[in-house]
Amino acid sequence: GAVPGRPPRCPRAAMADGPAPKRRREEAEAAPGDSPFPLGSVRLRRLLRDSAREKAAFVHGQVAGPSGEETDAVLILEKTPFQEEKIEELLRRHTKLELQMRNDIYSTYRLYPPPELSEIKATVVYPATEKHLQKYLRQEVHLVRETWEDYRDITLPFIQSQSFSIQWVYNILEKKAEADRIIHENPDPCDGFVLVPDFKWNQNQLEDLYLIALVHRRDVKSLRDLTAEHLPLLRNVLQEGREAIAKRFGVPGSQLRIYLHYQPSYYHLHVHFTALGYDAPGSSAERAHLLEDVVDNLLLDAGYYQKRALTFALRADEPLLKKFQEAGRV
Ligand code: GTA
Repeated sequence: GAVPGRPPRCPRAAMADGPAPKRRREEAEAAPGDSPFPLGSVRLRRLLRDSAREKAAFVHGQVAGPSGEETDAVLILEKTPFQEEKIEELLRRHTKLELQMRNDIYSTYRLYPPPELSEIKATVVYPATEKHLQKYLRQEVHLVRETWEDYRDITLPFIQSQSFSIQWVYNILEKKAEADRIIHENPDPCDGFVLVPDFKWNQNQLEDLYLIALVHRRDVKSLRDLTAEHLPLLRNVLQEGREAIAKRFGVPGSQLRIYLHYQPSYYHLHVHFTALGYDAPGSSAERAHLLEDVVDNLLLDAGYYQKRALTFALRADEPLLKKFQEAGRV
């Protein structure tokens, strides 16, 4: 915690590398509205991506304003996982059952459940920026191997000039949004954090459990900024995060995958907690860094993440990939 009479080690609004990243015009204007999203008046522009395995569709839609101007939106529509305790009800209360085929002891049906048992999780980004549309568009990806010098000369200037707004993070930290969803908080301004259910988890079943820890201090953008100075913070996240999840959801630490993304989408340090049995998007080797490994690496060398090269994937038309190509690094 802060020592009385001394300036705080990590002032709340301090940024490690100069001024806060400039926000894109559209993002600066995107105020969080209280009225529900007008789903019924969305005009479908295109399907950005769909996934038969994830049973999800990523859609670019547009909503017409009062004077006819169109505003972009991204909609993520996902079939939700089955809940064990609802399965019997689903079988009992189906509204229709159509035989598709029968062969010996095998048969397949179309089963139509009642509306309350056929929920679709709809995630809305509105107004969406061009960067959001790009993010969800299916594209080829390429691996980049970023040295510390690449980070300093290519990546850092790029993320300072354009990255997603992190207003949603500040809203959570300041209790302006999702305050009723907080699972645990350590309020220390330097070594504290807030643990909330992630956007992607509807909390109905533990199979796809997903929580996110957002640190209170605002001067750590990503894994690259971490030094031994952050060890108390990282240990708090690890230990208190595990305890809070075991207490609230009954999932032991041995069944949690606790990691950071590099590169993240949002440059305010946060840690992902996902169920070990869940193949969460972004848990692959080229993006996820286990928090326990990060702690060990910092113990071995306080400047570990300012020395080593890090690998990550970038989508084919991402401007950052172009910067690496221009520098002859890909
Ligand atoms: N509680 O307002 C929020 C909020 N927002 C805006 C983002 N998150 C939020 N959580 C709360 N409230 O896990 C969560 C995100 C993510 C984390 C940020 O914060 O759900 P990150 O900075 O490392 O970025 O983490 P990441 O992982 O790229 O973020 P995101 O947006 O989840 O993107 C994931 C990628 O997975 C996308 O490219 C997308 O194409 C893909 N994907 C696959 N399935 C899904 C899905 N069901 N929903 C969303 N994206 C999916």
